[in-house]
Amino acid sequence: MSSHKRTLVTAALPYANGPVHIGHLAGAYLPSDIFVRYLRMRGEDVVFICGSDEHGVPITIKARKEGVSPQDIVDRYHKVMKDAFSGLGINFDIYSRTTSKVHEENASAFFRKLYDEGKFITRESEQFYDEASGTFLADRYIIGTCPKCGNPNAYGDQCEKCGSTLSPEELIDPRSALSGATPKKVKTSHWYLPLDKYEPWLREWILEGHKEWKTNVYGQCKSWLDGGLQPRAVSRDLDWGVPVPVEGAKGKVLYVWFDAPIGYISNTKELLPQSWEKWWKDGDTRLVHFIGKDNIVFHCIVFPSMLKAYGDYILPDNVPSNEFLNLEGDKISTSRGWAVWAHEYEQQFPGQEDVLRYVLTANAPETKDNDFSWKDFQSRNNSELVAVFGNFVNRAVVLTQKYFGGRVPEPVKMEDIDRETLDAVKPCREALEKYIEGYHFREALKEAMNMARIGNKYISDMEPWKLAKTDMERCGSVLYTCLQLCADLAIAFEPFTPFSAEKLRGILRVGVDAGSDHRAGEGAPSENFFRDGEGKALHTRPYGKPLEADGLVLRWNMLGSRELLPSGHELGEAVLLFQKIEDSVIDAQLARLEAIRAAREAAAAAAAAAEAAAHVEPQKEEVTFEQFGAMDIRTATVLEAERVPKTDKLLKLTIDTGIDKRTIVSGIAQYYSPEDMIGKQICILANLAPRVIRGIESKGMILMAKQGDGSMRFITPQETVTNGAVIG
Ligand code: B3M
Ligand code: ZN
Repeated sequence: MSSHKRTLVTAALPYANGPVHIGHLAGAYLPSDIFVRYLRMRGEDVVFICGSDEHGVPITIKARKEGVSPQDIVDRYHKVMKDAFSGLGINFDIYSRTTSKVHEENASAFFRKLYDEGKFITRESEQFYDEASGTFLADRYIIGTCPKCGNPNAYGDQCEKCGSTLSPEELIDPRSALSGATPKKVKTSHWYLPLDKYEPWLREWILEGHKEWKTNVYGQCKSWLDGGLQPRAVSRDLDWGVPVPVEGAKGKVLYVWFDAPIGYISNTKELLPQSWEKWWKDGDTRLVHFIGKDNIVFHCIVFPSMLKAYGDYILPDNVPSNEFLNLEGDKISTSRGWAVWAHEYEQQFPGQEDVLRYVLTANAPETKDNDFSWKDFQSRNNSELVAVFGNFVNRAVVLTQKYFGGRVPEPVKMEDIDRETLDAVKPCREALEKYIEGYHFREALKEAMNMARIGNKYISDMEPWKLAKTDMERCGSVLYTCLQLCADLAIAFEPFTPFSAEKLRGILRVGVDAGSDHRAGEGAPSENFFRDGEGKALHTRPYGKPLEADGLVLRWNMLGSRELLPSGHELGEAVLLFQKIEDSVIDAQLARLEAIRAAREAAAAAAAAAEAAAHVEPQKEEVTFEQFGAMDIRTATVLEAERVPKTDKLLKLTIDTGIDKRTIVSGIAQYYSPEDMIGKQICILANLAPRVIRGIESKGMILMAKQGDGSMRFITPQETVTNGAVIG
């Protein structure tokens, strides 16, 4: 760890245009929460900042689709996300929003300072403008035909059909999503941050100074830098966002990626109005941004350049970023409904929040994209949490209740194996710390689970239930050892599975020192902690006041020591830490996903069919009038119809042609049953040379319209006409 006095941890501000799903959780929010909980347990001074990112075009698009205001959209999702995070124990010190007053002012002032100091350049460009609605069009608001795949509804920034990244200029026949009008190019001017000027400094700072960053992060930065940086626009022509605080900038707002990262500062300021600067401007503060991989360039290149341009700010010490999580082998997609939503999980699995935390961490996409599957979820719960961790704790506590009246026994007959077992926790602790400090949370969790495995193996090998019949003192020493390990687990699992760690502390009747209030006396009134953008208390973690019970408090530095619980300490009630998850529960989840997949496939098939139906044959070669006149096309009525035996396709029709009654064999049985045809007036080519089909002489041909998908319909006169009327 770099030397520092305090740590400021941020988690990417999620867009308030949809709920949080497991991909978000695994990407940024669980890792950051684990890291913060760990630091708090170690007594470090830390604040944990997050909030909703409430600006940007996607929010205005969603609002337009639903016929509500952007504010309605962000109000809705801000609440859903905030509740979902707190329901999963993700304990931000503040979860505010970029529509807060503090942020509007702060982002505005930030821009203004850079503007006043001449840190921006202005550039004129031509942008698509919709005269009908009197607005400039964001790329997303321009629709047209994709030059790569012909999709008629590609967006100005991307074609969702073939996945190509596009610019609005590339679209064929562009039109405005607002009015449908053809947009015009109109001159507009914007402010740009000249990133190219910061390039030499960025190269030095990242490529030389931060070789320790995760390889995916470092690699992305390097390829951006090697590609050469360009000035980047920091304003947009849009009516939703922080207004550009400059005379004559009417209709212009700060680009969402300019204002959002400033949101980290704003939210800190809202949380600690007196002392926030210490967290952002003191070189002794370590700043860590947790993000998903699609945010790397903004956090490693753009935002640091903004901070550098401003001047007084510290820069991130690290930017741990995860890869993507897939769901059952498919990319998670909000628009396709292919996701597991945090708020739905909480409703469907009440009391099992830790299982999701555990599985997402054990399976975290730390070095490569990874997959979440419900079968894996079930097996990790049943065979790891229940069978190892829960089973060990339960056996140790229940046996202590049974043989020792629920009090920690005297270790009167300790043997080497007991001491060795207790000491085996130490290397796990060291590894766990090393992994967490290096942002490798899945490896860290493995070490915590190793401690549980050590305990579970030990109790199985020692069989204290048998010792109880022969040697109660030895039985007591074994249980004493087990209970010390249980206390180790209560410490080690606190960052990963805080609800179960709390339950376990209840069972052991101990408190925890989850970090004292290093901020007391800094001038910030305590009610400024743990509140959201509306000033409501967010959670009530009692800083500086350990949850004491019996005066016994667990601290991180006790992890791996030989005695955490003294003999005679009275335990609480034995409750199960984890519940087995049955197949039926998993099957229900899989069925839900299967239904989504089936609906998606049906929609794709329907679209393909529609496309095929739209297919029209090109015109045939020219014929002369004489050639056409040679064909005897006339009307007729079907008198009888029957299937030709042993065929799927053929109908035998007896028809009245006005000149005779004759038989025609026609390959239309896939489209019409005999009953469909009887009595119908049709058109025939009467003078086609007779052919024998399946032993039946067929004289003529029924005229059919063949559609793009190959299906056929017969041609019938608009009104009934006499049979034998010549068509031509
Ligand atoms: N809202 C993108 C995202 O949610 C963006 C992050 C902002 S962090 C300052 O992935
Ligand atoms: Zn395309």
